[in-house]
Amino acid sequence: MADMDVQQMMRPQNNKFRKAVEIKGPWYISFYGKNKKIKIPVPASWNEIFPGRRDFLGPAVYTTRFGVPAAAKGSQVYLRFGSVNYLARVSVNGIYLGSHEGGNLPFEIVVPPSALKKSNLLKVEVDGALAQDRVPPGNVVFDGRDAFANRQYPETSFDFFPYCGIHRKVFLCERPERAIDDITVKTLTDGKDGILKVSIKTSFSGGATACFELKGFGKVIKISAAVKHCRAAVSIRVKNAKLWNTEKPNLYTLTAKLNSYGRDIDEYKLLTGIRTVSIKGSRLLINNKPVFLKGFGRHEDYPGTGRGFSHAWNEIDFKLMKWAGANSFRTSHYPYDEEQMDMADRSGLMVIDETPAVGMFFNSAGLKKRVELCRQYVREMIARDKNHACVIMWSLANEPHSNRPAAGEFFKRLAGLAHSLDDTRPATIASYLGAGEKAFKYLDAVCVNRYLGWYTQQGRLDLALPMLSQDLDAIHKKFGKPVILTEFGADALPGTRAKNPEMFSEDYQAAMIKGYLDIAAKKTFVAGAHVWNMCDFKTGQGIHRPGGMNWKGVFTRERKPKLAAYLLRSLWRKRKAK
Ligand code: BDP
Repeated sequence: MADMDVQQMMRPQNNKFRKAVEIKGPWYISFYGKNKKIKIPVPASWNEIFPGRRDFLGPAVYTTRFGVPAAAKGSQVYLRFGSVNYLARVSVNGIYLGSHEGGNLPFEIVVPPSALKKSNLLKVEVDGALAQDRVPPGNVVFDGRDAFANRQYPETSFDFFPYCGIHRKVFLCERPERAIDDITVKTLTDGKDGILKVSIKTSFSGGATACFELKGFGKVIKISAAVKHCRAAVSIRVKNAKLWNTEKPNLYTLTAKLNSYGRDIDEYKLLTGIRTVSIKGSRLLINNKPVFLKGFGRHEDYPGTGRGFSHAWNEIDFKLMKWAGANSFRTSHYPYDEEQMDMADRSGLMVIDETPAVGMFFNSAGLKKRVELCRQYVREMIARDKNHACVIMWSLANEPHSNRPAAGEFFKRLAGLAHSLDDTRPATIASYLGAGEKAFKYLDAVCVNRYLGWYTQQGRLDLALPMLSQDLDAIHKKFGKPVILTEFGADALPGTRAKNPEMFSEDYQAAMIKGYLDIAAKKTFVAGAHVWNMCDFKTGQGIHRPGGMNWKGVFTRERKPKLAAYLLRSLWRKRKAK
């Protein structure tokens, strides 16, 4: 977990040199380390599948069997987990092979040939317990300074249900021993031309040539470079490039091949969109043109699967975002599954990609480990998502308690890490603070979460909206950077109506959202507004969360529109820029 290179983050692929087969099970789970094994779907959260285990956070043991891969000679066999929340310990045939901490990013476990049999027993111990030295943290011991108001059960220091289980697909993979280990594609523009700076890392230093082919819009461009010291890099110029943007998400296909002494030995393919992201004064620019982000903070939270990957729910959510006229979303409060990133590339939704660092606090107990985890997540997220055109900004944390003195230095280093790993995208955090936010100084854009008219000035939009306007002006004056409203919203119990808007009615939610959007539209330094939340979502139980739900969705958890959804559709589809 120290500051080192992350392990591989390349996607499982099937071609002449790489194989990837999903391990579909049947999977079994046993709770409390008991022998009784119950069938469980993977991916899914056990808390959603078994209502009786709703509040049980582990440990639990998953088992399944997989056959022998058709391992070609010289292939490396590995298991690839898209996401296991929170801690995973993996064994094959009784041999412990490795672990991973952190619930929303992929990891690989290499299986040595000596551990493989004809039929293999895969065991994954999963522990989702909440602890103050985990990120996101929970069960935090108060020391009299940090007061997480509104304590809830389970005792998270964040507002979403701490679902546990194997949440994304598990693959049995093979790749050549002499392989491409990593690929980075950065895109620039030069007049009408697009330029791709492509670099690869290899697992070996011997002689080889890296061959690249870029295909799209009737063009094929080929270029190669020698691999030296495990690295090769090329620059590809595309004349009159079809740029990627939210209206026209143009994508090219890039194929990278490794050739050694006349023979191809590895291949990897990805889609790439040529576009630039920059900040000029208080404007956020894509391809040198200002953009205004319209969209949502979301959650991966679905009836039936909990936080488990679902192709069907992904399709529904993307259709609804488009229906509402959104052009962007934030992966609040953790990186979403990789299929969503592909879909965002293809559908032109711009993404603020956020790490799982939510509820970060700076009390000394467990701090060292929390800091290390935050750095690990930044490395893993950027390694995983750096080649997606849709990602226009990295969010390094949500609502850290960063008015504390230690926060300044922490974010200085964290922003430094993000910038050193990717010099093409701005970095930010979403903060509930204003002038007191210690992190903003080190970040490129200022993202604020605001609930005036909800948690404060309750029921008083007449007071709240002018205050919001002043607040935004003051923040902009202090930091002089683009301001994005990354959260604002009100709980609305579906079907609750009030002619004269009052709290918890759909009318109040719609009025509040309209008020915020109107203010955002009037300020040129506001570069976006994301409604909290796209859909109602499960959270812990507490007096402010009826039914263990956060009701700030403009769609219900079942994805039915509330009044505000129609409002957004009428506003967002009408206003081009804002
Ligand atoms: C914000 C948090 C978000 C919560 C939201 C709320 O960033 O996770 O769900 O408040 O209270 O502070 O609805």
